[in-house]
Amino acid sequence: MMESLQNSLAVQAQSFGTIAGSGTKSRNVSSGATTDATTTTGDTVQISDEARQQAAASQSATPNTTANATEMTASETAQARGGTTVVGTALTASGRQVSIQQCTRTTTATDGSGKSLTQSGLLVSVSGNEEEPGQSYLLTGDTILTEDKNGVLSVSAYRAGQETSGADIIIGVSGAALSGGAGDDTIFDFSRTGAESIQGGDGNDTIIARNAIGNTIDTGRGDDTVVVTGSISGGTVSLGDGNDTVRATNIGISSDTSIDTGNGNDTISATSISAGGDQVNITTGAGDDTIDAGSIGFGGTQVNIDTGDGNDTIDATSIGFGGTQVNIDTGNGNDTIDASSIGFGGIQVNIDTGDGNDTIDASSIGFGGIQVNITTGAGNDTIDATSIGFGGTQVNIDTGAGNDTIDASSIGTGPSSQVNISTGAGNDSVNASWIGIGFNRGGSSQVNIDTGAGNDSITATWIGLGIGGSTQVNIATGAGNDSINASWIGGGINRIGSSQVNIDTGTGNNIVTADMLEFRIESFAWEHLVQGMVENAQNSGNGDGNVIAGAGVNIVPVGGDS
Ligand SMILES: [Ca+2]
Ligand SMILES: [Ca+2]
Repeated sequence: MMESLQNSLAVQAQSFGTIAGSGTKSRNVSSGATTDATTTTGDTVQISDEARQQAAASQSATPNTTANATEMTASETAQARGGTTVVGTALTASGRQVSIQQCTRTTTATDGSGKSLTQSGLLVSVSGNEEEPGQSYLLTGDTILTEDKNGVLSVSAYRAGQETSGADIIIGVSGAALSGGAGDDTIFDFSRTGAESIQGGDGNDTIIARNAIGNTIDTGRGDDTVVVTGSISGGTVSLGDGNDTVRATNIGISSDTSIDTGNGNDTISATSISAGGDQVNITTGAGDDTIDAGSIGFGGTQVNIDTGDGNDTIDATSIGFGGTQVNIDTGNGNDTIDASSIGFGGIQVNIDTGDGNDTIDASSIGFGGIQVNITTGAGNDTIDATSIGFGGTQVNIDTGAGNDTIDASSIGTGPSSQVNISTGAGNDSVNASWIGIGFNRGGSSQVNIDTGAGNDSITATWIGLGIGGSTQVNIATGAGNDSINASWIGGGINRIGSSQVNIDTGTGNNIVTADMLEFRIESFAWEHLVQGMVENAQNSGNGDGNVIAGAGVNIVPVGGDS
């Protein structure tokens, strides 16, 4: 039966909308003011003669109360269904379908002018079968639906301690604490800001909440799911060990928020993680974890994400946008970070992917007056970006030992950007269209690349180009047979554009290939540009740089300035 629940449990909570009606003619379901419009026909559903007898015995021993869930007649239900919206579904242990709908119905009560009053609330429908009809209840307070071992359904007012060790369905509307105890429980919280606390206990629990503002959710052990259609903010969400899932629209909007999913393969997804002036701490423990977000750290906030060991994935549109600090530690394992922008605006982003073969894929890494520090530890790591360090930025990348690859369109583009790349031991590859471009009067960029020991290759169209600004590029390829292949190394364009390129190929059989070394172009005019290239390719030009060839066979075939 439990397995059946696990296999088929389907929870749907796309939009809670408003729970209580607004306006003077509507009543809040938690107010209990609904007696004027309902009838009660009993709260025990009997599915067989045996079950009927057992239910009767059970009822006489511990009478159920329907004070918080008033059963409705078929006609009342039909009337109330008009315009209803499903806000949650679940299955009982025996497979009864439970559907929760937001509804508004016209009551028999009238106001002073004789006009009928309407009543807004939650309509809970439980499906029937061949032996019993379905029934519907209008909720007026916290309610628990549970079945005994014979499948006899009870619908009762929920109070703390009334949960069973089996699979309970608890529907909270008051904001009071909710607890499911042991068993695979489904707990709905439709209160406006969230129940005081929600405890799932052992078992694979599902928590569906409208908001979790400043409260505590603890699902205990098991493979648990927490779905918050609004925000998780200013509270603590703990999911214990097991393969857990957290979904929310916003995580952390106004005050410190902590989420800890414990060990296991966990998934956290949100449109925004920390948008506003607060701190968000997310810990997913060991296991293969996934964090899927629109923005991580947006605004004046700090976000700390620690996904522990395992093969973790972080997928976001932006990581650190605005006056934010974002610290991401994915622990050991083969980790992937995929983002459109990493560090955009006046912020700091620190990413440590630990040992393992890690991949960082981003459109921009460090764009605008910020600092980005990326460490990928030992292993064969890949960093793929359109721009690394663009405009007033410092980017520090250390890929550690292993055969690492850095692919970028531009690395270090001024004004005032600095990029430091260290790829450690191993056969590393750095490929870029532009490495070190200084733009604008007084602008400067500096790029330092150290590929360490191993047979490394650096391929670029431009290495060091001052376009009305200055740039300095320092490249050291360490021991091993290294190759540097560029169309142009060094160059200044316009009267104040200058570049300095220093290359140290270390020991080994190294090859530096360039069509042009150290040239200067005085004008953007096309004729001058072409002529300047040709002339300066044969001469030392006005650039400034050095190629230091270590022991071994070193080839610098073009330009002659070795
Ligand atoms: Ca339970
Ligand atoms: Ca649990």
